[in-house]
Amino acid sequence: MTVTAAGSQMVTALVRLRAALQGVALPLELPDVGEHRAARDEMVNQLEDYVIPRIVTLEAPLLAVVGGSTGAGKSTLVNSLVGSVVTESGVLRPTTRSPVLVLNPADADWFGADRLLPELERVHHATHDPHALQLVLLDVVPQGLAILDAPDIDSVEESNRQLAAQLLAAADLWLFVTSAARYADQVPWGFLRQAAERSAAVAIVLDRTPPDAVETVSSHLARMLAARGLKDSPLFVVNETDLNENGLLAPRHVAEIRGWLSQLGGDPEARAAMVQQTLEGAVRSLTRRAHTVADGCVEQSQAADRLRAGADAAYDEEIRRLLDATGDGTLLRGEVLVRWQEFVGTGELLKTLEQKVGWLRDRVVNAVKGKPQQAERVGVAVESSLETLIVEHAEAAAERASASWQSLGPGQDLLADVGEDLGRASRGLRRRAERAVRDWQQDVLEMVRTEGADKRSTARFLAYGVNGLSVALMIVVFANTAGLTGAEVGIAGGSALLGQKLLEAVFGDQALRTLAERARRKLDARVSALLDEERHRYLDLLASLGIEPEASERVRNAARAVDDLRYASVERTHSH
Ligand SMILES: Nc1nc2c(ncn2[C@@H]2O[C@H](COP(=O)(O)OP(=O)(O)OP(=O)(O)O)[C@@H](O)[C@H]2O)c(=O)[nH]1
Ligand SMILES: [Mg+2]
Repeated sequence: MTVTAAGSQMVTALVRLRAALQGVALPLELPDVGEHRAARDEMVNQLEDYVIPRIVTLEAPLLAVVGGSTGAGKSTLVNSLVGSVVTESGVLRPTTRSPVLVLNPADADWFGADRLLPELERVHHATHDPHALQLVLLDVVPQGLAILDAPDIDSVEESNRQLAAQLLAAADLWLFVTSAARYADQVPWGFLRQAAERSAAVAIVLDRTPPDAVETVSSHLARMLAARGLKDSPLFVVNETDLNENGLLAPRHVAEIRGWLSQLGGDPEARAAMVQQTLEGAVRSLTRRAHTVADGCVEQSQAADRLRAGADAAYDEEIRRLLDATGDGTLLRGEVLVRWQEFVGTGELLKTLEQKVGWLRDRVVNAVKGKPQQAERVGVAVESSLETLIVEHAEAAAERASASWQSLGPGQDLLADVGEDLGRASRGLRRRAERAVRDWQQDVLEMVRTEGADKRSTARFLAYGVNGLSVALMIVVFANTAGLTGAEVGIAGGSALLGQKLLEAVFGDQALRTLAERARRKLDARVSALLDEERHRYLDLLASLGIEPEASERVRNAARAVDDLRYASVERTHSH
């Protein structure tokens, strides 16, 4: 039998579904994320371990996985079924830690590592390695049917529990072993409910049943099975008896199960029907659960959006405040003002500014003449004030952004896991701020130099020098004096106004306005870039999580494509 065209389409669709599920990132700690992660992993595993290899080789032997609670007697049952000790049974709980697959030698090729459970390394000796699959070849096992002894499903060992679940998900048939003492336990019924949901083929073995309890226990168990959608599952009862010297049950106690299994092995049609039932059920349940995982993706995207918005709002707000502060006179206090006044002089110059412009200009020329180092001091003061202002706002932004993340559960976890304290400005910020301010001062110098190219030799230009005119331009930018006059602007503003007059005298009104605008835009750009870099610590952290808004649609589309093929094949079957 080869894979039909419809079959190969289905394989392609399932491979896509697996890829879509694998591509799902669920990094944020949201309320249901544990469930979603488990579902995704389980689904990827089941596709790889069972569904895809199974659909590619529908004719492969039927795999019966013996599962159940520890000590229920699974290994003893497997040994008894094949009449020799192939898997260790024991008094230590749990005993079985590594799966043992018993099969007819003629079927050995079907169970190579390229097929079912590809992650498990095939070995031919007993082991406790949970990543190994021991193959035991025995002629007594009917051809076409392999039996796998699994670890316990309710183990105290996490690795046992996971492996047991993974193995059951890879089974064509669950041989579910429970005991008279334990059959009402929770965990086994959780598994059986899953089996019913997925329409996996299940046979129940009620093991170690005292003869006088057979009647009551088996009828109670049968009712429980019926109530849980498993009424068609065969139920076998094995009496509690003494074991022989090899730890095996007498053959007659397992004769019924053995008979049923060899009949199944010898009936290709019955086997195929069972494989079909379990496989279709698995695919149906995968496409249904895929939507739950997709919902989980959407929740991740939405949470990431909220986090991003929180960081953005924090930085946008602080950038706005910072830009306001660079233009509202805030910087014209303390050191900057003192140095500026040293450079241009104060008081009386200013008072007469409006009245005696011509005379004043000459005074100013004289006042600043030969004071280049004063201009430089203004520059230094500007540098440190601006730098401090930037750092202050970067700190405030970091604090604000961190607070917004602290208010969201997944944000808290991200902040706790990340190496640095994102609630503070980054360590290199002060140095980068320093460089940015210097670069801006260089921009201003360059502007003045270019604008003044044809005025180089004028007396005024020479008097102030490129440096003097540059700091004057910076002062104008910080004061944003445009539109203000005398009384309104106060001392700081007044001094700045003086700078404005100086520059007007050299460049003219219009050119000055353009210069000041350009200098302001350059400052805004450099300062915003700095804070944007700071913001990116948050955004990059989010981006590194790999949450893609399209992931959910990819999963849904892949699941829909599988469903479409399922429906198409049902219709084909009905029309034939
Ligand atoms: N007397 C008696 N002892 C049994 C029977 N079945 C199992 N035992 C004993 O019960 C213990 C557990 O049996 P195992 O076959 O190892 O049980 P298991 O389900 O494989 O256990 P794990 O591998 O731990 O999941 C062993 O000591 C067996 O010898 C039985 O029918 N009668
Ligand atoms: Mg065992």
